Amino acid sequence: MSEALPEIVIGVAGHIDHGKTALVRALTGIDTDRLPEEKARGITIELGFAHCSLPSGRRAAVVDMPGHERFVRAMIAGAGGIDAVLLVVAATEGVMPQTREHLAIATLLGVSAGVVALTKCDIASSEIVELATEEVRELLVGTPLAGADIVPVSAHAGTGLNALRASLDRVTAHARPSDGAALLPIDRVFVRKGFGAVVTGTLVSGAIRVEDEMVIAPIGVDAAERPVRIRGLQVHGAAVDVARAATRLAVNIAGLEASEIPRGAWLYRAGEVALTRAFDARVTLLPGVRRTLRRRSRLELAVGAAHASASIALLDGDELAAGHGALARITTDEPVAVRPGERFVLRGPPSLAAIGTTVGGGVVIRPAAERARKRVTAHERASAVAAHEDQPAERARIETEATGHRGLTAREIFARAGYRLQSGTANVAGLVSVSGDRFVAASVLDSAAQKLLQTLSAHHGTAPGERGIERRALRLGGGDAVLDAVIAQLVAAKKIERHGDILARAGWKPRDPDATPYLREILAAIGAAGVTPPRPDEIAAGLKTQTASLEPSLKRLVERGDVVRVNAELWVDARALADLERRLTTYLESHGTIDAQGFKEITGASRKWSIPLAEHFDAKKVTLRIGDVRKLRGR
Ligand SMILES: Nc1nc2c(ncn2[C@@H]2O[C@H](COP(=O)(O)OP(=O)(O)OP(=O)(O)O)[C@@H](O)[C@H]2O)c(=O)[nH]1
Ligand SMILES: [Mg+2]
Repeated sequence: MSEALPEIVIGVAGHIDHGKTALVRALTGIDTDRLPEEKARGITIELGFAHCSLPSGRRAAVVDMPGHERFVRAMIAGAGGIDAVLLVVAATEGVMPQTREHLAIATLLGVSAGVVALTKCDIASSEIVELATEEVRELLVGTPLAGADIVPVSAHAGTGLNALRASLDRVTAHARPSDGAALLPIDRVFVRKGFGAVVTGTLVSGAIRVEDEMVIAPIGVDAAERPVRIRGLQVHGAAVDVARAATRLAVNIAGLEASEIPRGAWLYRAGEVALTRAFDARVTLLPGVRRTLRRRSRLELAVGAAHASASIALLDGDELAAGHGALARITTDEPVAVRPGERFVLRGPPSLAAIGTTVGGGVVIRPAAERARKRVTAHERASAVAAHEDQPAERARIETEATGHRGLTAREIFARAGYRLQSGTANVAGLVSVSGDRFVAASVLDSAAQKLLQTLSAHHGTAPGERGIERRALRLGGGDAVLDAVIAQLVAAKKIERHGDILARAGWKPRDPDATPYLREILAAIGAAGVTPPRPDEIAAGLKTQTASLEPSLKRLVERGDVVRVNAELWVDARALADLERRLTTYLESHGTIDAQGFKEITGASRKWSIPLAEHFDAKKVTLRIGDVRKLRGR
């Protein structure tokens, strides 16, 4: 099986015309300005892709980015997923606006390593080269590139290229988690004759194999996830079976037409990455931003290779000043695919801008932020997650707890917290499997368990004669799965006992079943009234108590055979009812049928009782109703 080795992905950034494309060609032999318009105008418009080997043998993918400020969008798409930046500064011009903006963008996107190439040294005096070096060194102070190598080169004369290669080789790419979600932001889409749709991008985490089932999203007006199959993978023109992050990849897709796939979409495994319109993040404003960011602002969000209109709502405080950071909820017009820790860039109107149009950026804290009723709740949750940045298990617990009884699947937990549950890890993370692939927080189950124990205690208090509560009569919220998990937990902890369908607190012994309150009084009231007994609420009123407190006794009387429950309102003395049944049978044996009037006569009761009583005999299958009359069943 052929496998593409992870490589270092180098993004070539810098001001327009400073010689990025020329340098890429000198380093790799590949001309990345392939569009006719690029050739004609001598500028880069689209991302260009090249590759080469470094002195140690390490492979480098090289992403050539446009320097023109109008093409910053394309630059950001290329900068997402790079390991290192090769900042190109023409010695003849020195630091220019997009030198600063590109450096700021790379920093915001979390790029922590790089090298500076001082180009066009063939036409700059040594004095000028020295001045430019000094200027660049100052620029880098306080950035992740502080102290980076600054290498004078000439693409035209070919000088300094070996020193530059050696410098690039010393740059260490930060490790990409191999078990991370496979995620490829799509920066190019095209058709290859005979193969169908091909998408390209930098695989920023995880691994992809040929024949994998994945999804591309968002697609179409409903911004859906559409399934695709991986038909083939290519790394720099060579077919491979497996590719691991970070790698520049061309992916041949089955299941979607090239025309259906927008640039900026994502390729990933369903459920492993949150496709979301609302996420919480730590947002930072660049030091040069002219105004403070108010509580609610609209900015352009650039994440992966995508751009979306976004509303930024501060979760705490009323404004965010330049050079500062704050927690914010970001709501986008189009869904975006984000992982915990995902970096993004924010761009704004020129009135706000710091450098170019870039005003700041941030890092995703909660990929799928639920709608919170209160701003303070949203802030608390985001802060709690932010405080455990390096503890995915703890973030998994907080995210799952936030969903209450509903819980999350293992994939959802992974997408939201970056925590992969393996068998046995659920307990460690304070999560409990309730059914199949659904997990709820142990704390949620604990409070459900407390509620169940209280319910049982209360029941034992009002119904001391009963053995317990029927399982099917219980409601807890979260459905049967949560309830069964709670019951299992409490039984295992010997806090409750289960006898068939009956649940009771451990050690519960029903007292004398006839010790329930008002038992004798109720029997007297019902027994004295023949087949026209008072309703339970009337009996309760006579005893100056609540109807509900009669329930255990009524049930006990039914259990003893003293009373028959005709319906919720009508509880009849068993002997009076048996006597009525005998009279009814005798009547029907001689008359054949009985109508409503006849029934009223033999019961001696008004419609209030006679109708439910007649229906009771129908239900007991003593009588059969045919139109307005009844006859004995089976006659
Ligand atoms: N003398 C000299 N000229 C150079 C060198 N490198 C690039 N140039 C020239 O500078 C101009 C711009 O070069 P490009 O490589 O297209 O610049 P770029 O940074 O890719 O420009 P954009 O992609 O549009 O931002 C071209 O005319 C090149 O021939 C160099 O080392 N020496
Ligand atoms: Mg160029």
